[in-house]
Amino acid sequence: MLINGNDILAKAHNEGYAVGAFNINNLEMAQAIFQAANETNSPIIIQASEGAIKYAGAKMLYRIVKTLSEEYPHIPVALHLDHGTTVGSCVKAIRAGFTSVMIDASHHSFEENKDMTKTVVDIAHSVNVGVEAELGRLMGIEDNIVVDEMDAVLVNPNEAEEFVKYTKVDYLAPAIGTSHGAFKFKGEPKLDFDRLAEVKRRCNIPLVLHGASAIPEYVRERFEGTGGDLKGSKGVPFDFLKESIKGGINKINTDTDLRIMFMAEIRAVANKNLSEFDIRKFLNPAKDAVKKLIIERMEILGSVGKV
Ligand code: PH4
Ligand code: ZN
Repeated sequence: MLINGNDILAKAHNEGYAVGAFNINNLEMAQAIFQAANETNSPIIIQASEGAIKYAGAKMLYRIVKTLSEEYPHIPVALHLDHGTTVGSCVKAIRAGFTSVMIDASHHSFEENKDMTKTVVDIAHSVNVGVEAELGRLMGIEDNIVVDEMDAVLVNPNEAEEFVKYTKVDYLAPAIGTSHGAFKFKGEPKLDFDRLAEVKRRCNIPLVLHGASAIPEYVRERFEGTGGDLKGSKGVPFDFLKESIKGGINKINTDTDLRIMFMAEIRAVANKNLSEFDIRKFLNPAKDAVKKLIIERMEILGSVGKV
C-alpha cells in the first residue's frame, strides 16, 4: 500500500532498523524492488530524483509505483522525491502523488535551509506527506582532513537540534562523510559515527544516510568482468551500514549499486550473443540480479519481515 513515508520511517525509528530507499528511473527497477520486498516482506521507499522525473515524468513514475503497490497490497511503500532543490519541485511531486519529499537546501545558508524546509513542511503536512531535509555537505572524509575542515562540511549537532525544532521536519539526512557515486573514499573508508549518535540524541527522529551504496566485491567483479571499468571505486562497507543503523539511521539510500549491477547484466547478454536484440532477454536477467542484490541489502538493514 502506498503510504506516507513518515509512517514507514517512524516504525523503523521506534524499532531500530533501516528501510532501503532505492532509486528508480524506469519500470524495471521498480519491478525489481517490489519483487524483493515481496520475497522478504520488507517495507520499501522508492525514490525518484529530479533527473529521474525529467527522464520519465513525475506522473508516470507515480503510476508505475501506484500500479505495483496494488499488485503487492501487503507491502508498505512510500514514493519519495529525492533531492528536491526548490519548493516548487516538492509541490509538483506532491501534486503528482508522491507521499514523501526531500527538500535539499543544504547548499543554501543555514537560515535559508531552515526557511525553505519549513515552507515545504507546512505544505506537505497539510496533505499527509512526509518531509526529509539535509544538513551539511555530502563529501567523503579524507584521511588527512583536519577538525576545522570536517566541521565545515559535516552536520553540526547544535544546528541539527535547532533545525528540527524550528522546521518540524519528519526525517533528517545528516552529512557524516558519505558521498554519491562509485568513488566515495580516497583512502580507508571513514564515517563520523560519534557525530551521528549526537545528532540522533539531540533530534530523536528518523535519520537518513545518503550515498550508502556498498559496491560489494562481486558487483565490481561482475561489472569489470563484462568489460566495464570501476578502477578506484569504493563504497560504504556493510559493517559501516550496520554501525550507522546502530547510530540511528533509518533510511538507507541506494542507487549506484543497482545501476552497476543492472548494467553489468545488460553487458553480459550483449557480450554473449552479438545478434541478440530481444530487449526482454537483456532486461530480465538485469532485473533478477538487481532483485537479488536488494534482498541481500534488506537483510543487512534489518527490514526483512517488518511489513
Ligand atoms: N541518492 C541518489 C541520487 C541520484 O540525479 P541522480 O538521479 O543521479 O541522483 O540520493 C543517493 O543518496 C544514492 O547514493 P549512492 O550513489 O551511494 O547509491
Ligand atoms: Zn542522495
